[in-house]
Amino acid sequence: MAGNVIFNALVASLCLLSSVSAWPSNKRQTALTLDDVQNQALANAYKVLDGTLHDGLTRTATCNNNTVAVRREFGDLAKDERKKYTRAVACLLKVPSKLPVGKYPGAKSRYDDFVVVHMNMTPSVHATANFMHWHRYYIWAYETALRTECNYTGYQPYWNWAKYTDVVNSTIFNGDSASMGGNGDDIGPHAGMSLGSGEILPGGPGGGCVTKGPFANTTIHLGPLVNTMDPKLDIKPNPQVDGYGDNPRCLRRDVSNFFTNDYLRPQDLLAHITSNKEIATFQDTLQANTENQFKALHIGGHYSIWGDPGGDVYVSPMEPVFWLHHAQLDRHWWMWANYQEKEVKIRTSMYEGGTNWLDPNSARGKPTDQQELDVVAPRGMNHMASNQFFSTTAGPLCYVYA
Ligand SMILES: *[C@@H]1O[C@H](CO)[C@@H](O)[C@H](O)[C@H]1NC(C)=O
Ligand SMILES: *[C@@H]1O[C@H](CO)[C@@H](O)[C@H](O)[C@H]1NC(C)=O
Ligand SMILES: *[C@@H]1O[C@H](CO)[C@@H](O)[C@H](O)[C@H]1NC(C)=O
Ligand SMILES: *[C@@H]1O[C@H](CO)[C@@H](O)[C@H](O)[C@H]1NC(C)=O
Ligand SMILES: [Cu+2]
Repeated sequence: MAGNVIFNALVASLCLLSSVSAWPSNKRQTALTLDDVQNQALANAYKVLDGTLHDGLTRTATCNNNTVAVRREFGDLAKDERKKYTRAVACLLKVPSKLPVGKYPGAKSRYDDFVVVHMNMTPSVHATANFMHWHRYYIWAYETALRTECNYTGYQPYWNWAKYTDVVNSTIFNGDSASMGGNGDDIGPHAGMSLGSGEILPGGPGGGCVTKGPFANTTIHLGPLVNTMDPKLDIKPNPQVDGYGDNPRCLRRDVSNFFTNDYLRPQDLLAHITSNKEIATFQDTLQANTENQFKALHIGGHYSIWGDPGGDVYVSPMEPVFWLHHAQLDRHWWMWANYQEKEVKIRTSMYEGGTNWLDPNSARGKPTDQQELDVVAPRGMNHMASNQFFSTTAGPLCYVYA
């Protein structure tokens, strides 16, 4: 299955799902910045917590100003905090899997359990009404596993795409001991890839195995299902058609500044937040852009990392930076919902879209739809309704972004 087939299908379904986009009139005296959006969203989130602003939800008393967790940008963490995070991830890569080995021979660790759940659920959680909600649930479960199974005491960090023009040399990918590991080794010129609407993403400065920093020489086992790397690299296909077989190989990256230079800039993120008033267009344009796929922020983040399995829509959570990227998507949604006081109540509960990515006529999603995480759900927290993820502070979730 070629990557562009999947992306074309995704684009096609998004075309049909999206409704008319609305453009706000700009009557501001001073221009709003992306930092303003973050600051206003945080201030409003605290007002909701102390009861001076209502988001329309019933909340549990256990999440309050004193108990709320603060998720921070990876580069804003102190070096030792970053190392504690990557050590916890390395631990999760060693804790044994809870899945049956007969069906999932490639699932070696608890980390792999998260990857299997994503592979299994991919068609029902992308280009669907629950895209943002399910991934919010999924990241929270991962953060919970790091804390409960690997003694991590911090929270899930995010990668603010707009912060690093030179992401290759950033705190995240520079390969030092407090990074998320280096780029893949430079393999020289190699093929780019089509992202589905005619544009070709050129090969970047990496493409080889990650050999520096945390996650250096990590062996991955699951997938690939959609290999997007140059065929000349001869990445072995999985021994099972479902991708769950054991296929030991190195973690590859091809981190480049292609998107951070031109598509993930502060003005791009700001424009996306201010030009979409409805969640349908907000989440559809985030995931795909029919005129130019490079402009879809979700795609831009994934393909700033690329590699194997970073470029594989099913297996991408096996890439450790996936979680920082998706935490940023979650923050982007959180900012969009919260930055305008008078919109908080309306936007918090918006829910639109179908239930299967390859079928635009699939049943409409409902806020009461049950979301599943199988073996990676936090204890007693499987089968939760989408509307339990409307807010990050109504309980059981209890966090904000700073
Ligand atoms: C809640 O905490 C935030 C951040 O520490 C602070 O700015 C705000 O004043 C607090 N609100 C109340 C009601 O204590
Ligand atoms: C977590 O801490 C507990 C208590 O100190 C210890 O027994 C356990 O081995 C630790 N778990 C991991 C995975 O390090
Ligand atoms: C990153 O740093 C290296 C070494 O200092 C330098 O050669 C390179 O041009 C920088 N930028 C990119 C995009 O790799
Ligand atoms: C990773 O593998 C490379 C190439 O085999 C080797 O040079 C390097 O020392 C290894 N790094 C670690 C941390 O094991
Ligand atoms: Cu996903």
